[in-house]
Amino acid sequence: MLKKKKYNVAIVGATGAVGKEMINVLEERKFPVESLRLFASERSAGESMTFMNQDLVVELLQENVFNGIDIALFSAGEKISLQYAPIAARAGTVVIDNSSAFRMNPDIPLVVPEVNPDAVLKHNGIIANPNCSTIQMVVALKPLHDKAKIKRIVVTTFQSVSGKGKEAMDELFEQTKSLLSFGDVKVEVFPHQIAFNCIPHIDAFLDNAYTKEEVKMVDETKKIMEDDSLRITATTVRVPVYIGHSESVNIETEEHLSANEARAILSSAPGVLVYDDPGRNIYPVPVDAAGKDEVFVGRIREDESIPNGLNLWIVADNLRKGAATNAVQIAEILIRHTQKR
Ligand code: NAP
Ligand code: 12T
Repeated sequence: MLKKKKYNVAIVGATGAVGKEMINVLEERKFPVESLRLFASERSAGESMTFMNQDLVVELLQENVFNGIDIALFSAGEKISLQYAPIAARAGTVVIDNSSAFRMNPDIPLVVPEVNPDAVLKHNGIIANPNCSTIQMVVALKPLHDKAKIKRIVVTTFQSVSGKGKEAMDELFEQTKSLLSFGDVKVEVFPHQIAFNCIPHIDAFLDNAYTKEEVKMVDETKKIMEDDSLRITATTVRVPVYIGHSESVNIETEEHLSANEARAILSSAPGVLVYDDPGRNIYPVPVDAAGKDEVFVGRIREDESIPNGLNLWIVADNLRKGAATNAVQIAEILIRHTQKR
């Protein structure tokens, strides 16, 4: 990709929960867009969406659409990414992919700009955006790892329904509405009723009794932090929240780190806001994190069961920092480093 004043950008999956947020984030961050093209399936092709006060018509995704596109943000699922991202890359487009298709491919960078920005430059046409739950955790843990070397992470997530897309958000709405008027519950998107419930099952189960979502958190964290010696275990839970994932995180460190030291480190960490004043009921909650780009951290306290342990509560908007914002930040690094010719 050559250095330009403005770039031809595409969003694949523009009508989805993440895709819509990508349009918002490009606009809000004033990304230098020459032209924006929006792609989806035949279900939405022909619909119109707004970018910078302009109406844009959603186009049908096809193999020949990528000529002349500099950067494509993909968020239409793993299958579409596997099929179309290599085609786009061959046409000279740099793909920033939100799906799990390429994240653990050793030749493809997996990037969180606050943690491993330089990995962007090693791309061969595709850059992977990590899982939403991984992104918010590593933004908060990397500065603590740099200071005290994390040995082990035990994480439990409380993930919102928007992580599973627009149909999942509609299912929470319909079930809640029906139950509040004494109607029946239709279960279609989630494996159980999600309204007024918690489901310890995100993505498919594997042979070792973990879910894919749990394994993504383990593997992606090691790749982004560039540390295979980290020991990590995860339990991922769906909760009836629309937007914003929360995580209860326990870490054990090599060096001692007091809660006050951790609070000070996180207070000056990029992309992090510390909300931690229990006396005034101040701690992060998903309703407050929704619509924001920062990762919020609170409930910072020492784990009194071991010499060097801390507990933290980490919350972020899964559609923004967990997906769209992180992808656009990667694009910003990319254009900052493109060759002047
Ligand atoms: P969603 O709300 O269900 O949206 C899916 C999008 O993909 C829609 O725009 C849909 O278009 C489009 N699409 C589906 N099938 C297509 C096809 N055959 N051809 C072209 N477009 C097609 O889902 P979402 O929550 O936005 O998530 C989409 C992707 O992002 C998934 O890969 C998911 O794993 C990933 N994701 C990543 C993170 C992260 O952790 N970074 C977070 C959330 C989601 P129509 O309107 O035409 O149906
Ligand atoms: N199944 O990007 O259901 O790998 O919340 C993100 C979110 C996969 C992913 C979810 C998922 C991903 C979900």
